[in-house]
Amino acid sequence: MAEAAKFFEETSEPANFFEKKSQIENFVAKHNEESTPVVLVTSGGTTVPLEGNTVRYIDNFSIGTRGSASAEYFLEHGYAVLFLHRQRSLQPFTRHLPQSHLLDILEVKGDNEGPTLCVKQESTSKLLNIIQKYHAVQQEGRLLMIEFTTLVDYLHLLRASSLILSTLGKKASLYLAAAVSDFYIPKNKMPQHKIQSSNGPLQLSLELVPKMLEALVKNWVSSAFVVSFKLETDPNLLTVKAQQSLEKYEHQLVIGNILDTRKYEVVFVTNSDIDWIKLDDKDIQNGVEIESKIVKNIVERHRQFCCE
Ligand code: 9Z3
Repeated sequence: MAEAAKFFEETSEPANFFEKKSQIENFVAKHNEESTPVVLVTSGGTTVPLEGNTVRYIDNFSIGTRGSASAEYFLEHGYAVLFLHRQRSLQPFTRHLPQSHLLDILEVKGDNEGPTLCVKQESTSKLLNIIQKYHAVQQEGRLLMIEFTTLVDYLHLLRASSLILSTLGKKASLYLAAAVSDFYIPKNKMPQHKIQSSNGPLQLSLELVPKMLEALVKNWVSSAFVVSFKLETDPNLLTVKAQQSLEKYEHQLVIGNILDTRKYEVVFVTNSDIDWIKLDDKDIQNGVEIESKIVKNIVERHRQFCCE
């Protein structure tokens, strides 16, 4: 825990930190007054810069499918969603409009008045449905989107959000789906300027990022319902690692997933049981997203947690 405190002392807050913090404070206060449950959904990968004036960085695979889809399902269940996401990763609602197809769903129609831009007939109902849901959520002020890029930005915003959410007690939930780097280069060990290839092959030495889940669960937001994700590539390690994480941090739920199968199956690990959630062939044919099942299950668990 001392390591976490040291990390924050030695790193700088992201740009517009105080503006973002006050947006989060207002959002949480509004939903506290209205007694709406609030969930913090983290989403996307984090970058680890190699230089102060960053030209190069280390990144990971996550594009935020899990987080953005889950945010939509939490909204469907009546939650207010604080969506802490990697800049340019997928976002709720717009994720249904992949940029490469955007121009294909539009057409230009002309009459005497001049050209008009229309949505093609075959895409209208899908788009209408998304836009109606989006506008309803906006009108109710139930979605706040906050961006980050680097690991350091993410952790500062995670801590600030958690501290603010702690005012909600058990009504707050955290759903930590972002793929967060375990390694980084501290500022005092990072060159300020672009690393020169003329110096020869590059050898990197990365340090471990302190385990922030411990500070989050014990200090920042101790009454909330906390769900973390555990990602592995070796199926033999998954449940064991998820159980170890739960034992160590003593939060409510770890959801384990394997990189290759993450869209079709996940495992819920709690103190009392291990449950797999899977899509069957029919679900896949019908376009069911696993996040709909994950979120439905969590909403029920959170409801019970609030009654305890
Ligand atoms: C996850 O495991 C997410 O489900 C994914 C989602 C990142 C796999 P996509 O964005 O992927 O939909 O493509 N998130 C947590 C990953 C993580 O960093 N966990 C750490 C760990 O496994 C910390 S708890 O050790």
